[in-house]
Amino acid sequence: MLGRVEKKLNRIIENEGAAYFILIDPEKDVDLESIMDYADAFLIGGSSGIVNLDEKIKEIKKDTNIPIILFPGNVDGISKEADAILYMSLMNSRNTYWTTLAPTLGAIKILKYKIEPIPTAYICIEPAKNTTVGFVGDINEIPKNKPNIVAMYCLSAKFFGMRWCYLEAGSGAEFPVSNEAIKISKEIANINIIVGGGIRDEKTAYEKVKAGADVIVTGTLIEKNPDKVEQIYNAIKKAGREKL
Ligand code: 1GP
Repeated sequence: MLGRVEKKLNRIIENEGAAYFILIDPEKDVDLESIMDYADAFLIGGSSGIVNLDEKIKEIKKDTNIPIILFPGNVDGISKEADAILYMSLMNSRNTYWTTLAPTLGAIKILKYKIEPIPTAYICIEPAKNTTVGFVGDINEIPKNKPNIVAMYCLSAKFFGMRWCYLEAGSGAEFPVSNEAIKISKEIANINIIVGGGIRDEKTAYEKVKAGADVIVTGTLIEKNPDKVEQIYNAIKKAGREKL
């Protein structure tokens, strides 16, 4: 059964054609006020260890009702303060810890804390190997010129009963996931597609949504270029409207 957050996200995608998630690193201070109007949800997490997750989420919740979705880099990325969690398998990891053991170790906590799990296939594509997730997640990197392999993973995720695929190029990636990979994945698997990693300008965000992305994620942008958030939001919504 779909939970409250997932229903809300589906409604946004249905009505506006696409959504924008802003990824917040709990270790860093962010000027929430300047970005609040543009996020459909906040993702909270990272690949390299976390402290003060509960406090950070409480702090964000004081100022906004925007859904807070955990994007856990490991089992320590779970907080009872969050509304939902991307319950992820890193599908193309070589290490079963990341495909199944880490999510399994977190499952009871998620149940006890009553956090809404959003079943998500996490798929890492070139150049993710050169980023933190590639190193930590021991990935069998999908080459950038093999969009069919990305689509096969998305189809596999759908057959496993997952409802979302996160196509990841890695935080701070030199270049994002290709439009081709997004397009073929959407066509073949027809599953909700999140795209993140290396998206830094409105033109790129626009193209990814037009190619078939339902959600665009940016992380580094709010640290390096927060003024761009509004433009990216507008580009996502414009592409979304054109897609409907
Ligand atoms: C990382 O996809 C996200 O998991 C965001 O990447 O930091 O490059 O925006 P960026």
